[in-house]
Amino acid sequence: MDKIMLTSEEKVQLQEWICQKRKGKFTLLYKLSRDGWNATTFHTKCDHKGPTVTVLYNTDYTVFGGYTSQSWTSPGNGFYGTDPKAFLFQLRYRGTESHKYYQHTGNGSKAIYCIYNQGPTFGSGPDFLTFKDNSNQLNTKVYKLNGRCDLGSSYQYTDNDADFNDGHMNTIDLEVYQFEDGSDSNIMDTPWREFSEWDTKTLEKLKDEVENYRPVEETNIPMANILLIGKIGAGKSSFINTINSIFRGNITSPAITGISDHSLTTSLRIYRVRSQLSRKPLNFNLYDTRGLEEDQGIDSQELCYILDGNLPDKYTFNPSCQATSAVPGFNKNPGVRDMIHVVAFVVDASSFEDMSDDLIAKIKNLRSKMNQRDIPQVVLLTNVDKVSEIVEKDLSKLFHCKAIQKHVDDVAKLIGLPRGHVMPLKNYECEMDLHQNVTILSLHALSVILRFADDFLMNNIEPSIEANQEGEKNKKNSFD
Ligand SMILES: Nc1nc2c(ncn2[C@@H]2O[C@H](COP(=O)(O)OP(=O)(O)O)[C@@H](O)[C@H]2O)c(=O)[nH]1
Ligand SMILES: [Mg+2]
Repeated sequence: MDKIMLTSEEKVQLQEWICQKRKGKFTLLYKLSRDGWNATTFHTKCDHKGPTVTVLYNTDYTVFGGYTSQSWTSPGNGFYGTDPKAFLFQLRYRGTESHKYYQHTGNGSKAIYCIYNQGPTFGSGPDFLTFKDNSNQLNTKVYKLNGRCDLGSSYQYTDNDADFNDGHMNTIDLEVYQFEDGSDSNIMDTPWREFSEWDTKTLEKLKDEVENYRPVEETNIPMANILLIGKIGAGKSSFINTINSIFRGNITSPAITGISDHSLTTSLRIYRVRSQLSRKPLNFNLYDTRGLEEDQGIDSQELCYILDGNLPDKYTFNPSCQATSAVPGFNKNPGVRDMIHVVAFVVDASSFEDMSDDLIAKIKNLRSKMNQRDIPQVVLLTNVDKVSEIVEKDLSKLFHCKAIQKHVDDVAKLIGLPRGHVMPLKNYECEMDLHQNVTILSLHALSVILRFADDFLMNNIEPSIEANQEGEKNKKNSFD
């Protein structure tokens, strides 16, 4: 099974079952293959965490589990928890999508069973017991869990009982997610981050700032180079399209967007945005790269070549062969003007918790290359509209929304950047016309990025320019 995680479609299905709404936040608390088969570990990580989803992935690619809105606890003597909202479910059957919902019987009086030496347990049968005790097994491909499924006591079943778990408990992985309902994501009176007014004046000011941006004068660099990097589907190309649309005055899509398993962006593309009035390009370049994937994504040598300005526009990535200095158009002596001046990690707010450990390690490795060069980094946290329904309806609630604040905190921790470097935003994706608030938010993010680029340029004035300026000063001084 290549994918032993919940897909975003499966999360949407769970959200519909849980709260009839399509918003919510899944936080992985316990993972068998990471934390080991141990009831105590399960309780340490999952007790008192409110609503949770338990998911099992069995060796026949059947994915099933249970939801409870009640917290798990670990009493010495077991007790039944009442939960009218609890249900069991199946998401895949032998590798094929299969959305089945098993409702509790009666009022959900014996929906869950809590005891210190058992993993998640549902119903009085028990209808669904995941495992007992501790085998401490870790790093194995298959866990022969000692739980069982016997639906019918506290949960109704419509099919053959054995269908629920496909008749066995040979498990590749088991996960427990905390679930927080995004619809009641607590809108706070005071914002968690100060932000400008959401009005035309702010929009015009930001537009002006970006349109008239010039890299700090002393550097003599014509353009700021911004590299966008992130997982496939995170919204890199959409951000470029968003900025382009704003300066075109209508929705455009110069960078191809969409969802695909592998990156739609197969070459390095450098985009310029033109002013609507003057038709002149604005003074920054947006570099669109292929996605960040564990296997076929950008590798660290390629990244170094991009950061240092060696690779030409339209350079085509080849997953089976690394870039070398022999590629056509390779710039052997790049200057500061060719380098990347700021990096924006583009992260999808609605799914970044799914990032594998390998991918996180990869990002850390890529970040070390950026740090070696003192290149500032920020995060563009896209898809905020998918995190909270209130924010989806009214973007100006963004900095009052607790759920978004939490996402910002979590992604900052994950990537290892200060919270202030994380900018939540929404790209234009289905809109036919421009909207003031979407525009304000994206322009604000871009203006912060440009300030970071200036910081870098100030510290990296090309030696020849510095020498020149020094010379000028001396000349001037000698006349004084
Ligand atoms: N709802 C929503 N969808 C978005 C947002 N940003 C991008 N998308 C959608 O996500 C999909 C992938 O985006 P894309 O820009 O192609 O990702 P890339 O692979 O990083 O370049 C597209 O279908 C976009 O329309 C956003 O902020 N909100
Ligand atoms: Mg793209």
